[in-house]
Amino acid sequence: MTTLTGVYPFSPEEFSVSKDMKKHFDDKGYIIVKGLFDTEEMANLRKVFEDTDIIKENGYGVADEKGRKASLLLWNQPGHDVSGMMSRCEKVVNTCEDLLDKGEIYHYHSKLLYKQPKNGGSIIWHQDYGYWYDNTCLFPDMMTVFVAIDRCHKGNGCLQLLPGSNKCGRIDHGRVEGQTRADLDRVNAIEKVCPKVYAEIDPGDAIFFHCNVLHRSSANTSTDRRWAFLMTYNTKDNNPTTIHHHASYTPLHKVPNNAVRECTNYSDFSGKDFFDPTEDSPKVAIIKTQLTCER
Ligand SMILES: O=C(O)CCC(=O)C(=O)O
Repeated sequence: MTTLTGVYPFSPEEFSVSKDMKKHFDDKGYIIVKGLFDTEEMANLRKVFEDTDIIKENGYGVADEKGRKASLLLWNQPGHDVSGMMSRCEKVVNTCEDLLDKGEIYHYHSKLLYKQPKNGGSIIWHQDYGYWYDNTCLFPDMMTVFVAIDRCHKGNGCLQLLPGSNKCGRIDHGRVEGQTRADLDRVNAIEKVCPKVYAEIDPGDAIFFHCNVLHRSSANTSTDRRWAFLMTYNTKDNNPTTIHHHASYTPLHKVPNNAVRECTNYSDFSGKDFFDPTEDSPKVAIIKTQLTCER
């Protein structure tokens, strides 16, 4: 089995992107930071998702290739609750800025991807830029931070990555059920030279990954829950050329790291701009119009 490399400890006193971390990110497309968020910070985040109606009111499903639903909720603006503090805190934002090295970044969207025990579909092979290219982001200067809320392991559908696939450029993608999938012949060929790793991580650990790294996750066949909080960022200079269902450039107001622990807002979600995937939502209408015009 291929060993997981690029795993670095978090140190609250002196954390910054080292040369080694930057090189691993550039070469392999990801790094993992162990313990980016501690037990107290994760408990604070869980209150947002477990003690409110946020999931009930905003959750939806996207079908995988077998028609099983992967469940998520997604919002475009970070907001002022604990999840927003996480998306805006320096240890996340500065790390992304240093890894991408393309100047100022802004919050593109965040989501909770929740796989319940013995439930939840898979997320099929894709590059995030496979989606975001179509959103008129011209350069792949974008990335994601995946934070484990529960322990993520093979059985409950941890993230799987093809390290180094970020160097292949953008791969063709097509629509499969509710998701966008990379060309599987190409993925299989790439997997032979970029063998797959399973990112088995603990709550509070974070995977920082480039938008061109191929990744997927399996359905949850275990009795363990697998919830993950994913935050995505675009660079200011890469503002998409059309208005679409994710955020255009909006200045990101960074907060100090202690804001995640100190925030007591678990339920005021004003300004988060949750994504509504229903047919008659204004944003879906905009996208449809754009697609029609392009064809
Ligand atoms: O959370 C997961 O299992 C994968 C999510 C993912 O790949 C994505 O949202 O792009």
